[in-house]
Amino acid sequence: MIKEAIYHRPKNNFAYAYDADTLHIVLQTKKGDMQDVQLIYGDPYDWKDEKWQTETDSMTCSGSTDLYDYWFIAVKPTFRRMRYGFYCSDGKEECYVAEDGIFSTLPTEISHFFCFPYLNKADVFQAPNWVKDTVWYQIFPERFANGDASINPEGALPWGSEDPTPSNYFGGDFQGVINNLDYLEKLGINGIYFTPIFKAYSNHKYDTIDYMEIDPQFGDKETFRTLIKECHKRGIRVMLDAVFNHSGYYFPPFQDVLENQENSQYKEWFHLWDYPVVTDPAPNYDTFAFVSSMPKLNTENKEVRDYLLEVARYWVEEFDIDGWRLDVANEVDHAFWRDFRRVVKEVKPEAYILGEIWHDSMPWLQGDQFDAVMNYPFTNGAITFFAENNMQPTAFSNSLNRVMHMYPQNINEAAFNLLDSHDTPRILSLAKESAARVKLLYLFQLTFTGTPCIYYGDEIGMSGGQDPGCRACMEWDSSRQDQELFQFVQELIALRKQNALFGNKATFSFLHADDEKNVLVYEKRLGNQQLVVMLNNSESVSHVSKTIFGRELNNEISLPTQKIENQDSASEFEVPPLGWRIFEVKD
Ligand code: ARE
Repeated sequence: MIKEAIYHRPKNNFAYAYDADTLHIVLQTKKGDMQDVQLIYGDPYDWKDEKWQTETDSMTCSGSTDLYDYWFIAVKPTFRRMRYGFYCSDGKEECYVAEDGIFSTLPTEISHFFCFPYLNKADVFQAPNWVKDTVWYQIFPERFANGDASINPEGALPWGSEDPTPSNYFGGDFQGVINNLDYLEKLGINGIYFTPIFKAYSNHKYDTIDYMEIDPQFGDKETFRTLIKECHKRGIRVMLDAVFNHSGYYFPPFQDVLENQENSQYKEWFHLWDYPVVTDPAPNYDTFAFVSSMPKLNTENKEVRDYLLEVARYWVEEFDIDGWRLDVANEVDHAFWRDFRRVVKEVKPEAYILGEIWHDSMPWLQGDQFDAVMNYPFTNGAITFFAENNMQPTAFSNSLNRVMHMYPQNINEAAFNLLDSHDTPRILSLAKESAARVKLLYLFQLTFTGTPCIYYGDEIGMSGGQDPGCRACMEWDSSRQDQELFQFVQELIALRKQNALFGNKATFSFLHADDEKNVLVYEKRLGNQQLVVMLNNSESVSHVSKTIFGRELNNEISLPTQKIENQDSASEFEVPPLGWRIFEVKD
């Protein structure tokens, strides 16, 4: 028994309130070590004849990584409070795990047991429910569609006439989005994430000049109001991008600092090191990265906080937007984000607050700041396995099990699962132009736990390298679009909306990984219903033994473009090259 691998600590991803009545408890042990893990638990005040009354229930393995098994149980304590410990056996040795860290005998004192003091409803992490039924579409407004040439920025180029650069313009605008909402409705998405739309200097608008004004190249507030209304009419939610970590160079308060230096009334709005404040040869103030045109805002300053919180409130209250994506969220202080959540949720309790954090984000996901983060750990695993074919199925399932066990399940259900974005190469480019591999990516993303996001143009087979390459003009010439891929994605989105097994109500787990055949099998479960997905990540026909499933797989689900003419044998399913088999199993 490897006791040093045993780990538990309450009130994070190891012990949390899943809903108003249910606690989820997780214990980590060395992979393959334990044969029997049980939860020993009871109400801390339930004593008879001076003996604490406890129950014991078996835990199940909810997934494994390369190093660890995760043991899981859901409990509903009658009086919403619980002290608990664990019994572990590897078949030869047994031990008890409690807060006292002794790992041998059952603790004598109740004070040595772990404690979940009280399941307060107010503490339950609760992302807006609508997010769990949303399929997002990310739009970089400058590059989606030019609907009103009269507001083109100076020097705007004909649509798609040149490759994107950090400084060229093609005139994408709100009217262009409005004109193509039918296209988005046909695809089936029901959420749009816009990268910044406020007045700014660059074509990406992450260098804000005025947080209270729409950038004139996109339109005016009335057009934006129409856009929101048209989206809501179609059941499409709208999320904007809040760039609160830094402003742009031409943000008036920063200009005032450059002009008035130590006499500026805004000198506390930034993190200035000394005077005179200069941008060349290098900034002597805090910036985003080393970008002198992006001075970091001092969100600990009351005036800055009041200003930014007013911005946060204004666009929700006045334009009824449905969410904020928070740029460089990990570099802004936690106190500001707690205030931000309070202000936004006061106006719209159902607003979605999504942090852009590329790493472990548990400190921001305690329920007092963000509803979710952009799930780049998911992205990295999916891209390496499906697009780049640079990871074995076992390693992939270990990696995704690690991602799923980084957070409580109710956080995973609202996680923003993207495959790429305006900050990464496009998936078709990462997949070396293989549409087949892109389909496997979408099939996995649109059956996985969380809220998936499609980056504009990926659905019709656009390619593009690292920023700015991934920000080309949307391809509207249907003869240059991959219609088959569009139909595939459209079908998957429809299935995710119609069939609960594809979405968040069903729980995900890996069933089988065959490194030799490069085949991965996973399931979604909802009560006695099961969805089984077999994916062949290799370029040759593969087979999956029927014995894995221990039950008859009936009711095969076909997706467009892959005809199911497989030569199944009595003992094996045949899976086409870079193909899939999907079965919905009903008892
Ligand atoms: C562009 C080029 C850069 C170039 C820069 C020079 O992409 O290569 O050095 O210009 O000016 C915005 C624009 C970018 C622009 C950038 C700086 O969209 O085009 O860069 O401003 O001017 C990290 C941060 C993450 C950040 C990415 C870019 O953690 O927050 O870097 N993403 C947001 C937005 C961006 C935006 C900004 C921030 C600035 O989504 O679009 O850039 O407002 C690893 C790390 C991550 C790192 C990631 C990407 O995975 O874990 O932390 O993200 O790589 O580098």
